[in-house]
Amino acid sequence: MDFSPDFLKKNLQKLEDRLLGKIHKRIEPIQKLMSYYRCALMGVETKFKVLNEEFSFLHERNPIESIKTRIKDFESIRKKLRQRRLPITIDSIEKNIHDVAGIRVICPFIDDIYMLADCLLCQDDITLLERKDYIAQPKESGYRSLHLIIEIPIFLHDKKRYMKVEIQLRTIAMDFWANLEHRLRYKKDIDKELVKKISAELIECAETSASLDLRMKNIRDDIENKR
Ligand code: 0O2
Repeated sequence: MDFSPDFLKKNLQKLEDRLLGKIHKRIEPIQKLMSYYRCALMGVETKFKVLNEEFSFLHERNPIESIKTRIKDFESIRKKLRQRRLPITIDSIEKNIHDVAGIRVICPFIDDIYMLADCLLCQDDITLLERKDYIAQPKESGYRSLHLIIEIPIFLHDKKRYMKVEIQLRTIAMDFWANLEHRLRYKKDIDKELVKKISAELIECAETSASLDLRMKNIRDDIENKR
């Protein structure tokens, strides 16, 4: 056997190339899928920006305060599939994980949320797959938002592909609340009694915040002579 440094170096290099080739082969389809989701997000974001532009021209105010987009990281996707005992494959991700592509639209007022959702859903290339109204029926935690799972086509060089996108629409106040509550949910090593106390306080804050949203909308209506 040849154990000379040159021989070992050459073979180690071969092994490394083969391993990298294998990793690349497995990763490439996932990267491709994630890029399709990014395209879908671009499409949905543009649709909201167009609505915002048109509305601000017609009514001299913006129904959208800000838009955030995110692609779920692969570790979270894998964790979700594993928890549900589902296969970790490209097909399974597309079929079972509806929030790989997520867009959050933050609005000043509650009625902006429903107006934007209606305007988006009546567009003929958008298909609604699921609608959860956590504003009409808040979660036990106090969480409020309107959730839509939609399907949108993306046009690639040789084909049209339908992609799912999760849309969360909420007011500035709902977003403020959800961000703080999210920190509590993901905080480890925190005393159980303290979690209970904070959760109860958060429920109260959610109600206060909902009533503030309503009062602000009423004030806006008064200013605009809508009431
Ligand atoms: P992240 O990190 O925000 O993505 P799903 O979990 O989507 O398969 P589910 O439970 O039916 O199924 O979805 P649901 O209820 O529509 O909510 C999904 C997302 O809404 C969550 O995503 C959160 O972003 C948000 N959400 C739902 N409930 C709460 C809540 O009580 N508090 C806060 N702060 N956010 C909430 P993820 O994947 O949990 O997390």
